[in-house]
Amino acid sequence: GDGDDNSTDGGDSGSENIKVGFSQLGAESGWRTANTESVKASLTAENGIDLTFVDAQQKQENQIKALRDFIDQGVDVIAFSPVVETGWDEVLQEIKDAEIPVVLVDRTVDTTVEDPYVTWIGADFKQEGTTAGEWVKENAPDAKIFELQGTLGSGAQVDREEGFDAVVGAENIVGKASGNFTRAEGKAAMEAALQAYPDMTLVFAHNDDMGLGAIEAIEAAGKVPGKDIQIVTVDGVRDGLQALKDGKFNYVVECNPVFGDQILDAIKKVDAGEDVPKETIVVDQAFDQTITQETIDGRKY
Ligand code: GZL
Repeated sequence: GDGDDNSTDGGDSGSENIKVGFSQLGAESGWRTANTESVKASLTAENGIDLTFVDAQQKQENQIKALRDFIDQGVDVIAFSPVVETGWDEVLQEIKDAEIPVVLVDRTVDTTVEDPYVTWIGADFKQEGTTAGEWVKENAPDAKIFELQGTLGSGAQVDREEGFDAVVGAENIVGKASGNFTRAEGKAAMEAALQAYPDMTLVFAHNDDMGLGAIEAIEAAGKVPGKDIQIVTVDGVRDGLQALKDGKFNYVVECNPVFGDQILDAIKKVDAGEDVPKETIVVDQAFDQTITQETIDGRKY
């Protein structure tokens, strides 16, 4: 032959491709969008994956339905990021009974099911809260803190709050409310908090999107974000880092969503019955207002 590969499909015929059911929890934030893009860029036919990807719009019942559909479709591997930690016992047992291995992505589960997943890949949420708390203790020791929490009962919310509160001390927190990790709900929660806690001087938002909503509420109240009310967030999406450079955020702890390649690697090993670590921590860093434009421009998300 002419040495060129004239085959039509982008890899093997698909019969050997690994059938993967991926239940994504939603599209609630810039972080989630970047995470979904990374997953779809890695779990491709060229990479040997036949992907069924389902978005649950942040509803647990939609995730449970998707997981049951994956069982019915007889997928080889199930991957999912659980919107909250609990309420999965029944469906995880059904998946186990169907002998389909689970790769847990990002969020964590709290279940009575024995050995519910083969491996988990995600960030150390408690450390992210601790890192945020240490900045506040160091740089705003007298702050009166309002905590803008993520989706209540999600691993990211529970652990960030635990890490942060342990460092800053509960006595320095004037109030808490959930903004469900979205910009709109973060703005609404902040508007109410500005009325309820007029003496607040700092917001710890569990993600950038809620922090960006808080900026809108603070400015609408005639106050200066980053000065009258300081803002500390988690994620490090582009809009958040721009707000940091613009002086409206004061500190951003990164939570890296771009780990589709690590999910692909885990799926291939799990499908081949190879050993995989019980958990893989995705590496984070943190940024303050000294961040440069080229740092922001050079980032993947
Ligand atoms: C963290 C992830 C969180 C992000 C939010 O790994 O689960 O969910 O911090 C997203 O932006 O909604």
